[in-house]
Amino acid sequence: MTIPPDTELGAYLLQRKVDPDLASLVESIAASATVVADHLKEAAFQNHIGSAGTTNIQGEDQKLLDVLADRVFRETCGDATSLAAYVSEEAEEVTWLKAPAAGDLILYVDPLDGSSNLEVNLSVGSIFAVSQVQADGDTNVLRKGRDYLCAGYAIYGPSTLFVITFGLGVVGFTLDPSDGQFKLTNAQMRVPPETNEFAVNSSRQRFWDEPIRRYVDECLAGSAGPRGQDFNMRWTASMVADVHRILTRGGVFLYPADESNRRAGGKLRLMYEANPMAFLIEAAGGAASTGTEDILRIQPQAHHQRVSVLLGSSNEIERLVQLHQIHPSQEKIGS
Ligand code: P6P
Repeated sequence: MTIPPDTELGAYLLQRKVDPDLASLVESIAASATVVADHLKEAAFQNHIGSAGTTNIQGEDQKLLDVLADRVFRETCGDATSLAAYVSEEAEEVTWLKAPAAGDLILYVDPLDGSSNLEVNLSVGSIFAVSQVQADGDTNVLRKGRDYLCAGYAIYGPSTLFVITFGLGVVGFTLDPSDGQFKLTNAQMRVPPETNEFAVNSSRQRFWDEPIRRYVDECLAGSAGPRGQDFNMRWTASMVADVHRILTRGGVFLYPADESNRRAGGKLRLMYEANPMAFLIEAAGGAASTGTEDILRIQPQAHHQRVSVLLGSSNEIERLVQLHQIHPSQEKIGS
């Protein structure tokens, strides 16, 4: 199922001369998002809120809507003739839809990120990225983020938006309830180098390494401190919502690996959370780092691996990298 080419998304893909196979997959991803958006609106009446009673590969409690969203993306995008592999947060193994041929597409999806917010009616999202099979028979899905062909997300909030980049420039489409079509509403999303807004889960402060502790302390010290300006803090527990705010007005998002999650490599997953968001943020003029290396340059070792994530306004990421150089973390953080 794809969006007819006479839509604003279809027109944008044509105008950018996006490869027709990739364009068709992107339109299927957008169509999936409209179906997920409908399921979210109807969830309370379909008894879809709550736990599925299962756990995913991450060992996390799967929500019914996690499972439903994964099924929607898998079925809707599975029709794309060029799609060879589907990598999902909700499935332990990679799903191969066909024998891989050079140029075929690989889709990485976090079908419903932030789903713990569903029962309290807060924004959640779907995160995606696409890369390419390098050679006939090549079953390696572990591509560096900088080699992705495109990345984006759908955010399900007061409005449903579809945000995407092909590496240069980030655009946003808003779902028009009057006709169920995505309309181009954000023609050039940019991350300004400066900000006074940071996002971190401060309840983890006791686990932080020195560089993160110092950075947050500097922000909290405000105009009386070394930064000479006051900062505001936001934390939505929904990466898509935090990143959308940063793409809309700037900011910095921190989910560092710390003493508590270091053994796992951090909390957020590289292939279908950190890499797509880093790809978007860098395409919008921002930066994304673990504190010691660019996220997009990491060579993945496993498709569910986790990573330390610092992303947003470039001046802030530069400050965080400097702090990591001055106060190297006690251990090399898995990445
Ligand atoms: P915490 C949601 O579960 C998620 O993967 C991201 O969307 C979000 O930024 C983070 O975890 C929230 O983590 O520890 O604050 O619940």
